[in-house]
Amino acid sequence: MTNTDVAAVFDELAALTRIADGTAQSFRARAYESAAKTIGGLPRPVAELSVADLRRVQGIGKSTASMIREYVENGRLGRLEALRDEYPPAFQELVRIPGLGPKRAVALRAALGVGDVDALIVALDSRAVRELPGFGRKTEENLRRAIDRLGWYGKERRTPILEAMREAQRLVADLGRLPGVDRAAYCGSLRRFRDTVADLDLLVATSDPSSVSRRLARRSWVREVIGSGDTKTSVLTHTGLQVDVRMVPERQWGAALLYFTGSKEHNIRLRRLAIERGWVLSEYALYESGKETVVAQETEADIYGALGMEWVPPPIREDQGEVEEALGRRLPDLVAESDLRGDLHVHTDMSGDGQDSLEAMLDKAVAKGLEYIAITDHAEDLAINGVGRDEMLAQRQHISRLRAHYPGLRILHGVELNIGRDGSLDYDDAFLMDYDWCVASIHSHFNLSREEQTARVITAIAHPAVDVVGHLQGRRIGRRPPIDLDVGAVLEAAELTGTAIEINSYLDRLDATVEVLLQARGRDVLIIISSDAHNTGELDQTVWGVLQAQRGRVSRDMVANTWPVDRFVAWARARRHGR
Ligand code: DGT
Ligand code: CA
Ligand code: CA
Ligand code: ZN
Repeated sequence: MTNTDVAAVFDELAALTRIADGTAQSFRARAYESAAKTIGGLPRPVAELSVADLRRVQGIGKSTASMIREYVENGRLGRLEALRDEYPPAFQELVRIPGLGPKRAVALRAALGVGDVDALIVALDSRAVRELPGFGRKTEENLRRAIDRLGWYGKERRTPILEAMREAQRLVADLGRLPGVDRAAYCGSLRRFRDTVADLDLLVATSDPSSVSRRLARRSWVREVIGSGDTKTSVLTHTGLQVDVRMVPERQWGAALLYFTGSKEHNIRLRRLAIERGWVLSEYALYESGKETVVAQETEADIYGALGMEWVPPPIREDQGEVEEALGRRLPDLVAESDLRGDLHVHTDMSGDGQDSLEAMLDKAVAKGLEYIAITDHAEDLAINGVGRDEMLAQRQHISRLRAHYPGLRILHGVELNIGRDGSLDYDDAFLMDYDWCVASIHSHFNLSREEQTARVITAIAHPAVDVVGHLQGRRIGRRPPIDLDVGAVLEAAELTGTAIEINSYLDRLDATVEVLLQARGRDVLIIISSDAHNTGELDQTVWGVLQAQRGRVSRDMVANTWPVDRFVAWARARRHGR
């Protein structure tokens, strides 16, 4: 049992406690969440600590300490089991419908027996919901629209990448530690980095599939085994996610990884190419048809190579031209994580929602090998999280003093501005022009018309102080749809003014979307891949932004933060002083 396992249990406990307490502000949930964070960061295995040891750790109270021991000793937690029974995965999904929330979901279940989204749709259709106290006709309409927008219907229901990735990383780590397992990886739509996935596809290399299957069925994260064969087991987790686990011998790894990563359409094209050469491509190998002679199977690159192709990065395996490009050795020169030299959207604890100090963020940036960074705390128009001029100027002084301590890191003093309903920004123009770097983003008014949203964003883009638009459409995958925008008009404005478009690396944002990025190709639009980190750990999340960029076929030369520091800083300076 690792600290990550225990932390995940407390995260789940926090989420279910929010439902039980009927409020996002639940102080118990916050305590569990901070315990999860603390446990995840402990240098020693939490399983080795006594209750007394645990209580000495800052951020772990008495009851949390005994719950940790309970879980470590029994592999289960009574309170969590009770909450799981009370609020099964389908009900949790109901709670997540925007505008419903825990209190009303509980009321719906009590009054109408509605326990999942499908039952809610039936109840809405029968007009039973509007009769309930506290609901009414307007609510009925809003709920219907919210469900429509989220596209949560029956089997079409998909899990957002944030939850899927978190779960997949945990499960892959867990499977990798099972006896008899040589290695494990996730594939399927998650490896292709789609925004949402229908299920998880995990691949395990082992010479003993039946014993791995037996062990798998007994893992604590398995709620139910829904199918089991010689080399495949399908299970449901406590969060309601289906997980297909395939077991293959190590030497077939490449062929299996290729097959189960897909997409199906990409696979079909590869299989046809194999047939044209008198071969067969299966999930086991590329082999000579009629004979059992293997042509390639150990790595994906071996198989692509045998087919006369370059290795195709998973995010673009969608049969949208990549097969021809890989055959012609002219795949786009996609940006990679190692190309990033700067991070231009970073918060410190001066932002209301920031967690780590300026120095901590800078130390981590140095440790990561970044050459430049812009500190961009929230400006004053963002209630609670933003700060006024005096604090901003004090931070500028602080940064000036710190520069001597960070000779290898160019530090820009920036800000994240809030784009108002009409496109207006914080402070005044003179104040804005004194920053080294300005991100401008939307944090409210998500439901305006396309005309209003487009005008608003273009107004911000056209402001001479604005260097980049943060999380362009304000979406939260699975929670809030993107704002309605005339993307062509926005990209044209970005091109004309030289304002960059951000790829925000938060897994529930990944904004700009792939659709926007594909439209940006062929235009002279600059992209910036940013972490939007609110703590030191999040500075590493640009890996996700890079995968999003790859999926959007963004090439290295489109990404301004791949530039060497002098070129980047000269460009940023010329934007505000040179015209
Ligand atoms: P999802 O689960 O809907 O988000 O998308 P995928 O791509 O993960 O689809 P899934 O889980 O049904 O299958 C995983 C991979 O297995 C898929 O990407 C390619 C491969 N695969 C599944 N069914 C077929 C098939 O009928 N033909 C071929 N060639 N490949 C398949
Ligand atoms: Ca899948
Ligand atoms: Ca599957
Ligand atoms: Zn931000």
